Amino acid sequence: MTDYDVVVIGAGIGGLYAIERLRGQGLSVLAVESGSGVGGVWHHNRYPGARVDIDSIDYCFHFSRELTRDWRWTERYASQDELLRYLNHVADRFDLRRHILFETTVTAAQWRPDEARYDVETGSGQRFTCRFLLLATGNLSAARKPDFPGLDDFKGDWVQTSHWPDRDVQIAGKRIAVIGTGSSGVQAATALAERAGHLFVFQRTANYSVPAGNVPLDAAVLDAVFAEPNRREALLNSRIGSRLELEGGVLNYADYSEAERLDRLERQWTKGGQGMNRVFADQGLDLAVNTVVADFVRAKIRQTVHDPATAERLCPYDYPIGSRRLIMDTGYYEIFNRPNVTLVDVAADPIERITESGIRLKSGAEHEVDLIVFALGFHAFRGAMERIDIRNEKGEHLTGGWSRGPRALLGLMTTGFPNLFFPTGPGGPSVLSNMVLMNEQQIDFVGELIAHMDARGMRTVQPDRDAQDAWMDEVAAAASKLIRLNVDNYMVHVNSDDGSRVFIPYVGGLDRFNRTCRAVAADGFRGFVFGQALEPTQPSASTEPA
Ligand code: N01
Repeated sequence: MTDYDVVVIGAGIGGLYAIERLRGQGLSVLAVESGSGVGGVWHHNRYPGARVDIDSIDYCFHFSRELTRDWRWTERYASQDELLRYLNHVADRFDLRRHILFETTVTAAQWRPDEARYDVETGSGQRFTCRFLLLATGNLSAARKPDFPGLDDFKGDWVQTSHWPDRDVQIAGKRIAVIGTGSSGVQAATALAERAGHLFVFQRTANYSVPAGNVPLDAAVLDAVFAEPNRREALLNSRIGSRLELEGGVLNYADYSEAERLDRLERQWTKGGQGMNRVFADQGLDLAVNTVVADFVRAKIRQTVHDPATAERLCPYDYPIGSRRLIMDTGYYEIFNRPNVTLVDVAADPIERITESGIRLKSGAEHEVDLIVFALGFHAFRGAMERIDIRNEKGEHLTGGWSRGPRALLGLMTTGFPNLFFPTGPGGPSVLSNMVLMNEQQIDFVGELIAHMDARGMRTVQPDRDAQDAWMDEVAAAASKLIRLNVDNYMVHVNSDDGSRVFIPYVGGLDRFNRTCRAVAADGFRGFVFGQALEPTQPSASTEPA
């Protein structure tokens, strides 16, 4: 059994940065990664059309100025392929691979209070111990598996966008079904339409999708980014960690004239990107204002899609715009003008079963296909945590006390689980912000917290229950007036007994969150409870996988 200071689970964006940051302060770090390479979601989600939906110049590491200088993004929104090349470059450039154990899955971790360590076990029977366990497992990584009856009978091929296989998937000229029309399904369908013999898009809920506005990036933009001093600080002081998306002051709907309102909507549509969420400052709070934006998008769908019946089925009515994650597309609605694309409305006529040759609906209608692409979404936030049997000294599971929604302090730790960090977790800005910067911000906090402990000979840390409760109240208060709190989606936990709702991410903004974290750290990590060492902590000797 090898001892480490820190075991990191996952070698995606968070895992890579955790190795670099924590190793840099003299800690021995082992990262355990189930995949065959680095990259996390960008390693696994290699489906055609996969692309980030935040500007590449923001959605990247900011800890190294040399890295920012040398990596030249080619497009406003990097493709999965470019992002994966970038993350591999980071792994090589900072010599991170020697700390990573690939193709190894952590199955269990048990806290040993007498030693103030976790025992960590892998699927292949390896065992390690660590003073700190850091889950860099991602919020959107545990995919919903297809459980349609009859799938085993299907004679064709089937794949999941979230785990696109590393083999040749036959697409050209094939009859293809895409099931699911979230960000993944929309991106995949748009790309597949060009190559498929026929594409059937199975839609249960019509979602709002807006043009991404992807363009090649010219050198001047990249040079300006590099020339900007304190860019990292500036992004940390922005609401979502991406200034371009939401730049400029925004007023309430009532503060604009009718001509200005239309102009703002049209300009945002043309510019593309997440800014459609903030054409008017009050669109997430006032349903009447929200409806103006939603009507505008529905009108665009009708203008784009030639067949009126298809256009109407694509128009989202089930929820207000922006109350589920807005989808960024590159010509999604246009594919329905192609003769080889059919929209299948499975809200009206649900999928009954998969047959040997295709997909049968409740009405008896059957669509014969060669390939099924499932884009069914994820068990968000806690799904990846629940795949690992993580137990505290009482034998409780990490998420066992979360039956009424996740509980955490600053999106990072939960009471009862000492020395366990889950950066970008519930109760932090997480999926509502730039996740690369979010990881950096929280892992820096972890590094400072460990340094604080080591300097004082402290062995354990966990959130004080009152401080955690107070933070959860703040998270709830920030979301209390939002329309989206009352819309079912992966960011909302609904209690089955009384229907009460918990909005999982913190919506107060990355800027406010970061200021709170800074104040907490400056105040001796107020709200965290430390256990004193019986004897000075022995740093673990090993720095590379055994
Ligand atoms: O997952 P989703 P996703 N029968 O949950 C449908 C990030 N991301 O992977 O809405 C039929 O949004 C389900 O239908 P319904 C991003 O944060 C980012 O697409 O439940 N359909 C829905 O249409 C995003 O928000 C990018 O009625 C079924 C779809 O499956 C998050 O990941 C790219 C069904 C799931 O949509 C998740 O996106 C990709 C069934 N039985 C992902 N079960 C970028 O652009 C589920 N569905 C960076």
